[in-house]
Amino acid sequence: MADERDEPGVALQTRPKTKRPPMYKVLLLNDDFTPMEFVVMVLERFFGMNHAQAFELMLMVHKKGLAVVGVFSYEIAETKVTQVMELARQHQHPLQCTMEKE
Ligand code: NFA
Repeated sequence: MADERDEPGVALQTRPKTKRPPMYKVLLLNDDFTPMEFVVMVLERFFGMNHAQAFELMLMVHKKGLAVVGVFSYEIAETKVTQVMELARQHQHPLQCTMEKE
């Protein structure tokens, strides 16, 4: 006879749903006007890089057009983007920083 395992919509097994929250890549984009030393300073200040790391990543953005500068939760990524964009605006540099879901 039919037992409950045969009924439609009844899962035979469930796996634990421990979904991690989505992570977001923060991207820095190249442009022709923002000074290299400003970009290095931004990477040191907001992304916790030392000078050598910051310089290397700045050069990567300069040569490739863009690079991922970090991966964060939504709120942290949004804060980083806002901080970078606000400082660039204050200094009237066209530097662009965006985020995208990983
Ligand atoms: N391309 C910029 C320059 O030559 C430097 C730069 C690097 C800008 C990375 C934005 C991001 N002054």
